[in-house]
Amino acid sequence: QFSPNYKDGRNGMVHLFEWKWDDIAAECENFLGPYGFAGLQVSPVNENAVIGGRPWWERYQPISYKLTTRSGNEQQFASMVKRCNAVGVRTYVDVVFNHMSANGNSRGTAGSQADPGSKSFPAVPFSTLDFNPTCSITNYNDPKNIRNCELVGLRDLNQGNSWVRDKIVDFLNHLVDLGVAGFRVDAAKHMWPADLAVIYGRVKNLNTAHGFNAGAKPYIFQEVIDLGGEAISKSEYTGLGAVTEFRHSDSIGKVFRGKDQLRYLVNWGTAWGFAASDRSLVFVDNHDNQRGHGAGGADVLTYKVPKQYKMASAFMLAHPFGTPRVMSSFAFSDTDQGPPTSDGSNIASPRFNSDMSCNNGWVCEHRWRQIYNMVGFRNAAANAQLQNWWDNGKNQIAFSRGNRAFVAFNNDGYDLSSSLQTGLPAGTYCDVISGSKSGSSCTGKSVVVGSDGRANISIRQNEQDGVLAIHVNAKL
Ligand code: AAO
Repeated sequence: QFSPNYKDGRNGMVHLFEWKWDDIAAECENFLGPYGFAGLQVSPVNENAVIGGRPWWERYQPISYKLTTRSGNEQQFASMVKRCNAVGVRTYVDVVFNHMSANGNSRGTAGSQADPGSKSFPAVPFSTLDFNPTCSITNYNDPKNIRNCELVGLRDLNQGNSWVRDKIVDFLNHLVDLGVAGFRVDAAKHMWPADLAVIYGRVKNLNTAHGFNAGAKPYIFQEVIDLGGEAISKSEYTGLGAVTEFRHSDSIGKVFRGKDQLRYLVNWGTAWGFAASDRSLVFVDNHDNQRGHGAGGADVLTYKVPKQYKMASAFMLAHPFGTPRVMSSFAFSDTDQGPPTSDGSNIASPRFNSDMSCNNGWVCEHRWRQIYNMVGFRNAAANAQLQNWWDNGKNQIAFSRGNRAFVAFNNDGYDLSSSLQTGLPAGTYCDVISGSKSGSSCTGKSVVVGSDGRANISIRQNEQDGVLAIHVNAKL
């Protein structure tokens, strides 16, 4: 449960927030597979409450474990997982089993009816016996309050109950049968680790018919917000799986917003209070904190500050620490606003511009050249160690990944122009930030590495992007 089960040679996951299953299947074949992405996280797949105005967060209010949502039905989901696996891209499902829907939200996306007021969810079925007594989460210093009471009024399932465990395990096993590679466990902090251990322990090994190794376990990354100062610590969960490392999001935002110097990134990792690398799912922003939900605060970087966002994303993808997840958003101004629709209800498909970027209301950060080319960088770097660290004592830094890849950043208010050790074999390389390799030429800047591994690296302060990146697969 600690390995993402990626195909060899691939790395990097994208969260296709609120995308439809048919659109994701096409995206795997047309873009994610060809550009080296290893995996994708989907929005919750099970039936949720239909809420007026169709906010994005209705999907976090389960009505049943039927696989019908605004993203599509079970047959469409199964087909998507299969088509994505066929092109080497693994699927991770956002599973919501801490709770069911809140009082008043009774009609589901598969047509099921529930009565959350009396804790009755007949389409599972769950009854009042399956829930904790009603109380509100009010005190993040009290583990019992956090785990036995209701998060924002959502009916709180008792995972200590054997029927509840059975239903959750059946749901997860059904997804494993369909070929998924793992799970993001929503609100894990609000469940007892001992109950989660039992549930995870009963989940099947991955489906070998979808190309997984015999005995492979689902990758589990648990949503545990731990910025310190509360009763619950991520270390209670890292024995069970990985955790979503919110300190990574918080710290990388502060650094690239200029509130911390880039040179301090020299010891990026557990020294910053992060969980161990193989237990950390890392991200610049997530679907909550990009819009002020959950934790992270005002320093979180999003697509709305593109230069800093691309720099932070490039750093995350270049650095060997953690399992990185790229956010792929829809554009929003209102924090409750749901995804783009064709008619106020049905989700609209993304459309694509000639430079591969998205329109029709979708931002698709994963289709920004500076981001997808850094997924290519991460694949080229493979397991090579971080070497050749350089900094100017302030906000200009550079490092290599062994002799496979090299990256430099300039977040100072003046130009970077230095002869730096790249670690790379002699030759001319294409900077995959300002352009891409196209045949034997480069549409952006070229970098000449001498026989001593050194190259003149230049990033002017007024350049569109404050990053330069080269690697062995972008040698001209
Ligand atoms: C919606 C409405 C509610 C309504 C409810 C029921 O917005 O008004 O009462 O329906 O009808 C999402 C949305 C919610 C939405 C919900 C259900 O975000 O707005 O409620 O769907 O539709 C906590 C949890 C964490 C959770 C996060 C949002 O610990 O698990 O809140 N995230 C997940 C999902 C999220 C989803 C749910 C869970 C529910 O990713 O999309 O909610 O399935 C502290 C705690 C955190 C806590 C935050 C927020 O954070 O540490 O654990 O997150 O508070 O309450 C500093 C601190 C930091 C602190 C933060 C905020 O940064 O360092 O620790 O301040 O105080």
